[in-house]
Amino acid sequence: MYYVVWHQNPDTDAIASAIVYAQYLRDQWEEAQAIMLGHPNRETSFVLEYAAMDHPELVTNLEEWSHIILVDHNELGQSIEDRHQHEIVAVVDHHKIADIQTSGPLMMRIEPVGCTCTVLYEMFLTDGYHPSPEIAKLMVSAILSDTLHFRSPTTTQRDRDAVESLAAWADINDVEAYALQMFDAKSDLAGIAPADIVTMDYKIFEMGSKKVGVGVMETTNPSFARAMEDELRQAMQQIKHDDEIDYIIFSVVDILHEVNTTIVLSDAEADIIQKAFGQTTVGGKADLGSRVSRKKQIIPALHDVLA
Ligand SMILES: [Mn+2]
Repeated sequence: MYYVVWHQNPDTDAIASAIVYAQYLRDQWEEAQAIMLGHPNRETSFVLEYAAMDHPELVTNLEEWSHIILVDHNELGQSIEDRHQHEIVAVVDHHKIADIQTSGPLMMRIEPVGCTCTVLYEMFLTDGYHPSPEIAKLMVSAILSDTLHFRSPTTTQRDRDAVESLAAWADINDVEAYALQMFDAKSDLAGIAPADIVTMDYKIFEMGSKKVGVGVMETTNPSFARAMEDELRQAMQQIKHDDEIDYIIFSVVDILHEVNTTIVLSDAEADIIQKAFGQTTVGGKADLGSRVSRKKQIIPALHDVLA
């Protein structure tokens, strides 16, 4: 049995990639299962419903030395907690390589594209594998989500080509309208606790001797975050303490206007923001302009300052 594992605080690409890859393996007569790590956000729930997919089964305890496949991540700190007790047999990803170590050779496919589902799409093309319309729906959704419908600088022509083919297979006629529906679903955060909003799309990175937590809220409704800034700040303080990290920042990304307003917790964060981006924190917030991609624009700049 292969267990396909996504990263903590999963986004639509992580969950879609795991479901898609597990289905692909089953279609090759392998036993495979996507396993649940954290809960889908509202965008992902919308997508799963649209594609008529069940939520993957919650597996909390894997037997030791299970065969696991990592999708949409490879860093230890973002993976399942007992990862070192399992054997990683494959990685399909589109992030920088950090600290992966294995006991044997593995299938590894990491490409500089906007989405893990784009990597999967290209693998499927090579294989002559034709996914079902439901699976194609998941893949289109993941690529639109990760690239903010091609607005993110992580977008490549390969992502656009994948969406064009997959949307036809999935019978999605109006991709623009569909993307907006997804983003609106993601932006509906009413009733969610501030701490859960901060950690919904949140990753911890090790840079030199420092640990940095970076949360991102991609939204079509940035005024929602503005109205609850004090609560978000309190939640960030608590998370910084609980996660024992050195810095925490929370970026509110206005998807439609491509603007990043980052909530800066204290002078320590304001200092690295100044060094990394040349931006002064005013009233606890820094204007990071059109830097909407954590992967391509936020993390590398912080890394240059800290590592
Ligand atoms: Mn991704």
